[in-house]
Amino acid sequence: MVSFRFPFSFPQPGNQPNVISKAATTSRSHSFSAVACSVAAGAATFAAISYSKNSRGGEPSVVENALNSLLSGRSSLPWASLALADGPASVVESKTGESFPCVISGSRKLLGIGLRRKSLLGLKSIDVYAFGVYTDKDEVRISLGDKSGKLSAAELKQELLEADISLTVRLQIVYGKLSIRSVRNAFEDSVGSRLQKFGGTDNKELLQRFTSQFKDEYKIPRGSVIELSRERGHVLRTTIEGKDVGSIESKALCRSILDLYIGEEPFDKQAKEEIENNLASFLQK
Ligand code: DAO
Ligand code: DAO
Repeated sequence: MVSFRFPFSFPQPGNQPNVISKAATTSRSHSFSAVACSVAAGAATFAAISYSKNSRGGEPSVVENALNSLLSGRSSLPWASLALADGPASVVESKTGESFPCVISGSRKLLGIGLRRKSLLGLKSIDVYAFGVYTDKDEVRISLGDKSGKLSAAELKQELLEADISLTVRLQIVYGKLSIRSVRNAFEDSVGSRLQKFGGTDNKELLQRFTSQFKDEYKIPRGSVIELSRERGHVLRTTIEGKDVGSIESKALCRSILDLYIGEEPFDKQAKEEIENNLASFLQK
């Protein structure tokens, strides 16, 4: 089932975010459970996380216990306070401070968040953007049919990668000096190698078609929001600040882009695992 790793924070309407901080077991600070979004959305969801075994099939961790007791009103933890009355509309990724909406495009729900870092000349790493992966639970259910209850978390994620199900990766830029040229170069690097693997016949032409959507005069300052969406029919649609930049129909291109986040060698391994687990728990509700 779901793993709970903290800290993350719930912004409350009109208030400072309520931050659940600290966890001795946390291996990296930006992890979160997408269930956080739905947990706070209503009492009905509470039952869904009142389980006794964790996602790894073992006993619940200190953190999982903490969350369960918090949500059942038995909290004795001085470090955690959570006001659930209205439910959060977003989850804050605490390493970068980027806030991700729990739902976008009406019905696509947040499955997990992560961080894209890039090493410069092997010397230092920069945080380039935080990302969130969203999908529509009902669409996944319909697409998988009977299979949805029978597959493991990893198999479900594989289905999500391959199937004709709409899905969005939302990038929130944190690096302040991005130029279109460096985006093009990085893209040719990361997506180019995957396109070969996933079998586009004319990879160069496809890459060029994609990157030529991004005009040199575009600016991508810190805070920019870019959404890469796979729409039904394997159409990759890109928006910048909510404005359509272009759409390209290509299964190989969609597959290659998604592979960056939830494939075999993702930018953020922990995020990928969380997305897998949250997808599985999503489908159980
Ligand atoms: O300033 O030269 C530099 C380093 C730039 C690193 C750029 C990485 C770009 C990653 C892709 C961003 C996609 C929005
Ligand atoms: O992180 O290496 C990477 C690739 C991310 C894909 C980014 C594509 C979006 C490019 C948007 C350009 C905006 C002008």
